[in-house]
Amino acid sequence: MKIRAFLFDLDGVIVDTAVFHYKAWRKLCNTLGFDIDEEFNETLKGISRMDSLEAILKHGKVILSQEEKEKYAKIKNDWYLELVNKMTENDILPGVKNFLEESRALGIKIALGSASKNASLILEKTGILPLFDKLVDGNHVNKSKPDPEVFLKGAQALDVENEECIVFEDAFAGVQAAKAANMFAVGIGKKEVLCNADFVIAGLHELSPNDILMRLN
Ligand code: B16
Ligand code: MG
Repeated sequence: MKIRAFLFDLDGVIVDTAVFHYKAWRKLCNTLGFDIDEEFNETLKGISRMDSLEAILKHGKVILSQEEKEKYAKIKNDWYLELVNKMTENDILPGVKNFLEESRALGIKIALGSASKNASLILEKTGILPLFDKLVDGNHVNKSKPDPEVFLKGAQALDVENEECIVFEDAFAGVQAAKAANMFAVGIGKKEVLCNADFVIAGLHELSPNDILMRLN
């Protein structure tokens, strides 16, 4: 089937906001009297804000009421947004802007498929919001990846069949979501981690949209 759309994850594919999430979560953990390291932070990639908080509290053996959880999730998000608000075009990962522009020139439709509720602000700050036809993010979905909901809604929003989409993802759970949606999955990162992807590249600077389409033929 002809490929008509590309669906991009945000954090780890378009920009590297994982480092901002890490800083903000770490500050919160320190406030609560414990610490997290980079290895633990890896497990939070692609996971929604509240699910991340639950995992963090379990890790630190801290029990909070629902009200307190909501309060701390907001505090973390405010710290995270202080960093996001300083983002510029320089924070876009290598090759991404060219890749998006070349995809559009080929007539391929483009959507975002991210767990983040801050996705549109991040795309606005980095100046690439106009390159996306549709955004599906944490504000539009009920189920986190590996559930396919975010990508199914992306295909629907672009008015294409699931089989006509390629998903670009840096998280194992995100690739699982793409495969559950019957889509091709290009992993962005390490082959050892993204063993469930159709193929893996280090970043969007590595191949052009045409190269990707040829590799899937
Ligand atoms: P927010 P993605 C995910 O983005 C991040 O990888 C994950 O660490 C974060 O908790 C999640 O977004 C929610 O983000 O707090 O901004 O709503 O990889 O799905 O683009
Ligand atoms: Mg990601």
